[in-house]
Amino acid sequence: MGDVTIRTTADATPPADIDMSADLAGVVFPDPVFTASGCAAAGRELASYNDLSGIGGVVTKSIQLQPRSGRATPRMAETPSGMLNSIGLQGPGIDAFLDKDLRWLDDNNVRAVVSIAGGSVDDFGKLAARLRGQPVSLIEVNISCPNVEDRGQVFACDPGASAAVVAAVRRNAPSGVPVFAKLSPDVTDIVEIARACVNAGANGLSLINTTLGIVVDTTTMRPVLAGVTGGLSGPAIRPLALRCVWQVHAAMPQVPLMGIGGIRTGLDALEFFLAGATAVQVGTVIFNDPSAPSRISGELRAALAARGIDRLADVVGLAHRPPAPVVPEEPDPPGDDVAAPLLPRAVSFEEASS
Ligand code: RRO
Repeated sequence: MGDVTIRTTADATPPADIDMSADLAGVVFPDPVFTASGCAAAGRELASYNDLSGIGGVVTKSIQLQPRSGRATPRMAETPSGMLNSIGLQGPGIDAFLDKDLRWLDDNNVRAVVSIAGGSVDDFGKLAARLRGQPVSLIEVNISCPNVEDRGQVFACDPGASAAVVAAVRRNAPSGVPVFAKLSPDVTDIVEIARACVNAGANGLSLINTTLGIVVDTTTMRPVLAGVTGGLSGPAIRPLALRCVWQVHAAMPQVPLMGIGGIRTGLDALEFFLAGATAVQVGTVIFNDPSAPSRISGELRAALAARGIDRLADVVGLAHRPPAPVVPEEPDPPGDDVAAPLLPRAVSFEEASS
């Protein structure tokens, strides 16, 4: 985190150029906004709404070794400020994905972050090996899908299981391609899981996947989703996601984080950078605004300009700096009948650090 002068919106002159680049474990992306896995398929459907080569990249729907049709319907339900999904890892399987989806992304100069998911450590290792020689910018290891048959397959709930998957992926993945583990908020101590992943070779972390929820239909008096439980996403989980980013950044400030959870605007994204994210992913918002990735990138740029900041990297983790200390007001001279102030005087950040 460099020295940053924060100007007020009133006196800010937008700099001509803002460096929006995000360095994710040595791979530099020109823009920090990515689509979140599962909300943009493999990107094609969003191409007419966004300049996909201008955003950070597309994070694909998690891909598995075999094609899979997913869970029974209904698979989606609305919730207050959010959405519940129980898709169940629907997808074409790695062969069709490489032939069609990854090729399309490459042909269209879209940076591909390939999300992989498996039912065993071995599956993950095999998937990582299949990505060798492919046009992949980053691999996201989805160890946190909430919609699996067996909760034991939510590897991200256990540090040992998380580490085993990450180590298998790192061993088999193309060297030079960063491996990020995507974690679940449904754990007691997310820092413990994050540490296990990093110690096993993860180059960064994606925080967070959806959190497990239920919606009940009061007419049928049954759960709305055929799968009963589903993953909650959208603005309802933004403070939860921010808390996870905050805690992991505080514990391991050198580890690059992708912040994910309920981002709808550039200012929402800025919150994540201030909490410690190096990049962000936007997902649920795409369902009601397919142009959200490009829009949010533009809004973030404008928000930085309005604050007189010309390098996004300078704000990463900035909210962790100590609050400006307060010093007591000088006591009033004796005999003065003006009442002593009740509140201490705030000093500026510059004054406090000089
Ligand atoms: O497919 C899904 O049901 C799903 C996945 Br893989 C995931 O990682 N997160 C989620 O909310 N749904």
